[in-house]
Amino acid sequence: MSIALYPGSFDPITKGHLDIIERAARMYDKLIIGVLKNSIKDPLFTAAERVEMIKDVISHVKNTEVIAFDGLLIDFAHANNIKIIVRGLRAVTDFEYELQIAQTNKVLAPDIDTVFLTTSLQYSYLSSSIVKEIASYDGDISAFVNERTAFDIKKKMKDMR
Ligand code: COD
Repeated sequence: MSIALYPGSFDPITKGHLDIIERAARMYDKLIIGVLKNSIKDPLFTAAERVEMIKDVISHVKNTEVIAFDGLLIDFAHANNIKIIVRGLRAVTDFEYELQIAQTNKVLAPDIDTVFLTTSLQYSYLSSSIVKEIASYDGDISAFVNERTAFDIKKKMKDMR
């Protein structure tokens, strides 16, 4: 059985992430979505909240599982017997960062490979940070995240004010 891991912060999950998940899930028997718990990025949502938000968005993609993880990505991959890491590539700006992560992980774990899926054209500009910025000014984020995610973001921003 082929198992792949799609790791990220997903703070919050966007339609760009969902697009990668749907496409990767068609390529492997099982796709595990790994949600990094303690990101240096100071997340808006807790890991538990992000896991629930992702589960809600991907309920139609049956061969998936969402797990929060801490520590090194490759340790999480080894613990789950995963040899393939899936990452998304938007623009040249992503490339340097993604290459660095992929090559570092390859040195740490030669048995694990990283596979890149290029973004779908309509999501090439989209990032979690942009969504949070627009939401912080009470802008319309319905084009970027699903309805339930948009509700959760607006609620979180309101609670923080
Ligand atoms: N279209 C396509 N792909 C997209 C889009 C979009 N619109 N938006 C985002 N993506 C891709 C990103 O390029 C990325 O590949 C993935 O989706 C997840 O994105 P993020 O931003 O949620 O996740 P990151 O980049 O913050 O995740 C970083 C990790 C959690 C993978 C990394 O920090 C990590 O592995 N941490 C654990 C510690 C570790 O092992 N460190 C050593 C590795 S160097």
